[in-house]
Amino acid sequence: MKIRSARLHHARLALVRPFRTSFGTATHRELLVLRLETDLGIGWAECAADPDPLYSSEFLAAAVLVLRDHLVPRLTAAGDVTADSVAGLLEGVAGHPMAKHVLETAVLDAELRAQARSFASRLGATVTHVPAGVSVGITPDVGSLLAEVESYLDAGYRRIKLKIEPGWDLTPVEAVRDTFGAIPLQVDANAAYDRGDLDHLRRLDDFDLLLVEQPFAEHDLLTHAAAAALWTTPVCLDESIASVHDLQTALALSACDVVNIKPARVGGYLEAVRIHDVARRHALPVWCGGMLETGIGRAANLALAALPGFTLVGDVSASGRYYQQDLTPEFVLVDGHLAVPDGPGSGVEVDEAALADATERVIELVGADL
Ligand code: SMG
Ligand code: MG
Repeated sequence: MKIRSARLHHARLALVRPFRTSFGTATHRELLVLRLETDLGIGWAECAADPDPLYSSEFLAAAVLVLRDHLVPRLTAAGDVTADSVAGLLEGVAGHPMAKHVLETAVLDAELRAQARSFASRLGATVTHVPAGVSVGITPDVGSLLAEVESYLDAGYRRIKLKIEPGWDLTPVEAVRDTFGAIPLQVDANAAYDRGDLDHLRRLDDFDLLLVEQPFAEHDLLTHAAAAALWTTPVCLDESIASVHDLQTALALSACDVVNIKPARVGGYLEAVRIHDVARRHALPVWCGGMLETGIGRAANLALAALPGFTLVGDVSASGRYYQQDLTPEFVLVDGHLAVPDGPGSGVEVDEAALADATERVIELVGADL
C-alpha cells in the first residue's frame, strides 16, 4: 500500500477516577490517535506514550517529532509498504517502540480492513472472549482501596491487580486478602524497589499472589533473577521486556516466571506475537498488559489476548473502568469477559465525533497531496 496522508489527533480524555502508580497520579489520559490514509483505505491506531517520560523513556511530544521527522518519512520513501515490512523499514531508528507501534498498527489496520480480515484472525486468536482483569491504583487509604476492589469484583472482574510502592505494599495486600479471600490477586510495582528490598518483598509470599510485576528497575535483570530464585511468588517482567531479544536474555538469566506483553512497549503487535511464540515454546505464561487505552487500542489488545499462550488474565478492562465516553462503541463486561472483535481490522469503528470532542490539536504528518 501507499501512504497518502498521516494525521495525529492529540486528544485528552478524563479518567473516571484518578489512577495513581509509583510514578505519579493520572487524572486524564493524553494520547495521540493516528489516522493513516492509504491507497487501500484508512487505518487507525493510538499511541501509548504519556506526556511525561515516567513509565518509560518515551513521551508524547517526542513521539510526535520522531513520527514526523524520522518514522513516517521512512515509510513514504519506501513507496509500497506492508505491515510485515514496517519494522524493517523503521529499524534504523533507535528506540521509540511506542511511536513505531502506532505506525505499524495503523498500517496493519488499513491492510486488514482492505482484506476484510480481523486482527484476531491475523494474529492467531483461538478464543472469542477473554476474561477481564483490572488494575487498581494506589489509594489514599485502605478503606477506599477495599471499596474500589469490591466495586470491580461486583462488576465481574476475574482478577485484581494492585499497584504497590514502598510504604504501600504488605498492608494493602493483606487487607484485600483478608476481606475478599482467595480471589485471583497480583501486584505491580512499576520498578519502585531496589536490591535492598529483596527480603522485604519476600514477605509477599505469605499472600499467595499470582505474581509480582516489575519490582525492580527496567535494566536490572540481575535483581529480578535474584528475586525469582528467592521468592515463591512468580516474578513477572513488564518494563524490562521491549523485544524478543530481551525475553531471550531474561530467560537465559532466569529473571522471570511470567511476562506481561504490551504491544506498545515492544514496538507493535507483530513483535508481541513473536514474544508470545518464544514464551510459549518455553512454557512461560504471558498476559496482555494495558496502557489505559481507549477502545481503539483495546480492540486490538483483545485480539492479542485471545492467543493460546495468554493463559493469565490481562489488564484489558471495560470502557467504563477508564472513560465516560470512549472513542469507539463501548466495551462492556459480560460475565467477566470481553468479546474479541471479529470485524475487519481492529473490528471497531472510531467514533469520530467523540474523537473530535477530545482532540486539542491536529498534526498533519504527511499532506493529503502526496
Ligand atoms: O490499561 O488498565 C490499564 C492499565 C494497566 O496498570 C496498568 N498499566 O505498568 O502495567 C503497568 C501500567 C502502566 C500504565 S500506567 C499509566
Ligand atoms: Mg506494569
